[in-house]
Amino acid sequence: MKIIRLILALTLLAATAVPSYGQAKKKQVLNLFCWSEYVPQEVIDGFTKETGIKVNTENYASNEEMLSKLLAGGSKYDLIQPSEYTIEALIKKEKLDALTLENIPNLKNLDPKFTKMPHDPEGKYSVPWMAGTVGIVVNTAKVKTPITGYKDVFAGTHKRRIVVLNDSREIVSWALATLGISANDMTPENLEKAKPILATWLPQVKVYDSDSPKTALLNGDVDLGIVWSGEAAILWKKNKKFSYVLPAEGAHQFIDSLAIPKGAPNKGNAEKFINYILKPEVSVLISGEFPYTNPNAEAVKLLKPEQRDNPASYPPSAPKLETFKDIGAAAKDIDKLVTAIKGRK
Ligand code: N2P
Repeated sequence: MKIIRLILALTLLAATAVPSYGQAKKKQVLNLFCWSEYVPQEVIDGFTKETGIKVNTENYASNEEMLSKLLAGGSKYDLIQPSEYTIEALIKKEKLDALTLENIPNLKNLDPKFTKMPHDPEGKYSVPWMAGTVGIVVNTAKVKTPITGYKDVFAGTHKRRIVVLNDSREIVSWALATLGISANDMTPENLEKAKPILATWLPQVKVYDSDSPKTALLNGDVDLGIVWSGEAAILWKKNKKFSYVLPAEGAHQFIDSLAIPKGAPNKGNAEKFINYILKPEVSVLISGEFPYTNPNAEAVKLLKPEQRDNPASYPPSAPKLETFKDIGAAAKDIDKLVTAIKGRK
């Protein structure tokens, strides 16, 4: 009898213990808001396998799209992937959480050249993901005249054979570069100067695409493109007829990073993800699929010679390179300007 009572009591205890055990085991998640075609599925799956944390992914195609969704959307994202000028803006607005650096020991693998950069001088808020440039891809099987800069692309001989990024800040910076004006000098006067240039350039564009500008070049829909360097690197890998030219007038060099927005519901998981992608053997997987300039020195050591020799990923020489800075409210004026010219028939 005593034994039966004991068994009964134990069963009851186990039954009441189950729900709280179930709660403790609640599925861990990470809400990742990142650029499209930038985070390999293989890396996400590897992270889930190692940590049990499920990753929910949402993509964007520009910093401006990310920013407006982030600022409108409450605190649903754990990890975002802004470029340098957007990190600067988010720090100013106090929208980023300081990282707990002790949770990210793999930071030691980064090339110091890519850390503590002007947009985050103490390296408190962001960890570099990939760097790169914006430059010109030329299908040399089709284009026989020399292409050295933006002016050659839009000389009028390649009308409707051009793909460009669908990114107003980028587009205006190219026009300003032809005038020798800095991409960070977006004053109303300078925007006026950019206007007539854009009015002759934009009708020559066939495709606007920030997600996969390589596609129009691969399909043969266009012969020239102004694209992210990683896209150019993929094209070169596929076919050496696609050459990459850093525009003589000057090019944008970007540093895209991971950062945690204030109020992120799963900050610890975000730091786990950052630490995971900083492992050299994980970071090379990113380079394999999206061949931008890898800021992880230990991962670069693991790249194959043909990856390191890709001129779009690791340009042997560069003309003037400029990094974007936060331009505050002028971003809206730029967008208005480009949208209005695009809309002209
Ligand atoms: C990747 C986009 C790279 C963003 N698809 C460049 N800042």
